[in-house]
Amino acid sequence: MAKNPINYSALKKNSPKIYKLIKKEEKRQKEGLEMIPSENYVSVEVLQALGSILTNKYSEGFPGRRYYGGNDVIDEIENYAIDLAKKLFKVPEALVQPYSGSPANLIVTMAVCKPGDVVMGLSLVSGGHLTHGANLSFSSIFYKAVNYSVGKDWKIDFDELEKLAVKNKPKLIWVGTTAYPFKLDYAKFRKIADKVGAVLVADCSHITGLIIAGEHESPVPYCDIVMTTTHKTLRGPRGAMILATDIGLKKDPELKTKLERALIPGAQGGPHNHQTAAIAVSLEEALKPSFRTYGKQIAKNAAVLAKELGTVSETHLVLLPLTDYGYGMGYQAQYALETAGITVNKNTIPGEPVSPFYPSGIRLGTPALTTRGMKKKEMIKIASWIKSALEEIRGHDTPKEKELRAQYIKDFKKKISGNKNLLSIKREIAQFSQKFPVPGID
Ligand code: DSN
Repeated sequence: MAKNPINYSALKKNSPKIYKLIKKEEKRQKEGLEMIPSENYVSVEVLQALGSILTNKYSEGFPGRRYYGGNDVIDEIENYAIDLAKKLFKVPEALVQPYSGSPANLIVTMAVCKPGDVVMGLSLVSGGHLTHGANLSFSSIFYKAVNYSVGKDWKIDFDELEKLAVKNKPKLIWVGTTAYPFKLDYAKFRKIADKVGAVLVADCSHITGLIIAGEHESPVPYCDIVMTTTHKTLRGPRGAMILATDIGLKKDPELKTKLERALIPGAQGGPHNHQTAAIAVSLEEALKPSFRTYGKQIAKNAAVLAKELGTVSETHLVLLPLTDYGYGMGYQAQYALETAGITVNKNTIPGEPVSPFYPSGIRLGTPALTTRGMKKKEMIKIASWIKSALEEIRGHDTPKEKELRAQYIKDFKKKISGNKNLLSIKREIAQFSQKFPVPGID
C-alpha cells in the first residue's frame, strides 16, 4: 500500500466545513472497528483515481460509440477497465458503467424481463437483497416478485425454491445474498433455472473478493449474467459491473446489446468516469497474488470471529442472533457496540420474531478489519470486546407494544451513551487501532 499522499490543503483553506467533517469521519474510521460486512477501505491509488479530473467529462454511450466528442482518453480508460474485468472473472463481456448495485440490478432486470414478468429472489428476511423482489423495490413494483427463503437450518430451502419456480415460471432467478453466512450451490440453482427456462443471474456483490481468492466457487460457469458491486470485498470504489457469461451469450446472442440498452438510455445517463478509472485500479489490485491472500484471510477471520461468538461462518460475515439477550435486541446491540467503537448493523434473522425495524440480530463482517492487517489474535480480542459490550444490553428488551418502541429506543440511547464499560472499551479500541493503519488516513 502506498504511503498517504492525500492532501486536503485547498479544501482546508476554501471549504473548511467539509474539510473538518472529512477529518471527523477519518477519526471515526481509524479509531473504531469497521465491521459492516459490505464496507471496506480502498487503497490510496483508488482514492486518487476517484478524486481525479475524470469527473469533469460527459461520455454517454460506450467506447467508440459516444454521444459527445472529446472521449478518446475516456474510451481508453473504459476499455482498460473492461479488459481487466474480463480477465479477472474469465467472461467474454463486461459492462463497467453501473453507478452501483441497485441500478445494476435494475439494468439486468430490464434487459431480461418485460414489466409484469416473474422475478424470483431470496426474501429480505432470509438474507436477500431489496432489488431481488422485496416490497417497495422496483423489483416488486414493476415485476411480479416471488421470494424463496431459508429453512430452519438458515440455509436456502431448495425444495421450496424448486416448487415455487415450477409453479410461477420465473423469467429471472436471482442467486445472491446480503446476510447469508454459507457458501452458495450454483449448480443446484442452474438445474432449477433450466427446468423452468429461467435466466439465472448471480449477484455476488458481497462475496466477490472471496471468489477471486478461490475461497468460494465462481458463479460464472453456472449463470447467464453476473452482477457485482465493486466496493465490498472487491475493495474498489462504489460502483458495479455486469458480466455476460458464455452460457448467457450462447443462449441469447443479443444479451450484450440488451444489457447496454437497459443501461443507457434505459436506466442511466453519463458514466462516472472517475469511478470507472478507480474500478480499473481496484481490478489491477485484485489481479495480484496478494489479493488472493487477502480474500482467504477475510474468510479465516470471519470463521474465527463466528466461533468465538458461538456461531459459524463460511463467508466474510457473521449473522448473530441475539435472542439469548432478550426480545428484539438488534437496535440496542448496534447502538451499544457503536458506543464502544465497533460499527455493525442491526439485522433481521431468519423467521424474524419481532420486526425489520427492531430486529433480533446483528450482522458483522471482517473485510475492512482484514484490510487493516488484523488476523486470528485480533479477532479473538474483538470477539471478547463484543461479548462484553453485549452484556450491557441485557434487560433492555424492545417493548411488545409497537407504539412504545420509538420512545423506548430514544431513552435507551440516552441511558447507554454514558455507560462506563462501553466507553472504556472504546478507549481500548482507539489505542489498539493505532497499530493497524487505514489507507489514506494519517
Ligand atoms: N447495503 C448493502 C449491504 O450492506 O449489504 C447491500 O446493498
